[in-house]
Amino acid sequence: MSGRFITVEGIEGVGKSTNVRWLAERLRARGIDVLLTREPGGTPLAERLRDVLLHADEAVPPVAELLLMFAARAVHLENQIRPALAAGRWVLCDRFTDATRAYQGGGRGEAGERIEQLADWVHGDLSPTRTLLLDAPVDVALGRTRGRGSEDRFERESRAFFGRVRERYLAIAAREPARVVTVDATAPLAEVQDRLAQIIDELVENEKYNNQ
Ligand code: Z5A
Repeated sequence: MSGRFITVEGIEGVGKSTNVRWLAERLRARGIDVLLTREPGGTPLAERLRDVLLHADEAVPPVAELLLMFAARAVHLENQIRPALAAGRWVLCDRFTDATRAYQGGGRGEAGERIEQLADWVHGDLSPTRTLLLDAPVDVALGRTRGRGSEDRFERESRAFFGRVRERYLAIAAREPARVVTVDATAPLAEVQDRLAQIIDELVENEKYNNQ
């Protein structure tokens, strides 16, 4: 499959949305055709599932949350991500399956084997080329977003929950250093973006070299 699949991950408030937009502009400035998308969401149906996941007005059992995340992902993959990659576009995605490993696995305590079975079923043949993990302590990250207004189901979770999510993200990065690059998100935004630029420019250069 041609194209490049890059995901950006981290707990709430580390700067994912700010930086995926910036990365998309940087890639486009270099003449690369980019699909900028997010999870849960990215297609009309998957965005409806996102609304259910974030704003359900009754209890959502963890197993239902897990299955809905993968249902939204299956739609997103078939209707957006795979066609874009097949057309040679780069896909820049704000969260993907590492978020499920971290939130539903680390945060909610769903079994890792079950998550891997679902991942294998839904996208066993496809994994991100590179994952940029923006990392910051919970107090720093939540300090940037709390007080923004009405909170969704995840934003109402405790600091302990986000601590478990962060630990799981760091464990994934330790296990898969060739795919996951951890970036210190406590640094000023310009410094974070300098680091992201290095990583992304290297990928662009590799791509050019491979296509020669
Ligand atoms: N979820 C899940 O449970 N399982 C899954 O499989 C998936 C998702 C895919 C929605 O995700 C929820 O779905 C999410 C997990 C769950 N809930 N939580 N938590 P989301 O990605 O849409 O939601 P989010 O993480 O809450 O987004 P966010 O709050 O907008 O955070 P962010 O995108 O990382 O941050 P930001 O909006 O770019 O930046 C926040 C503020 O910090 C903003 O004012 C920036 O200007 C500022 N900022 C950014 N960088 C810096 C630096 N370096 N210094 C200072 N200030 C900065």
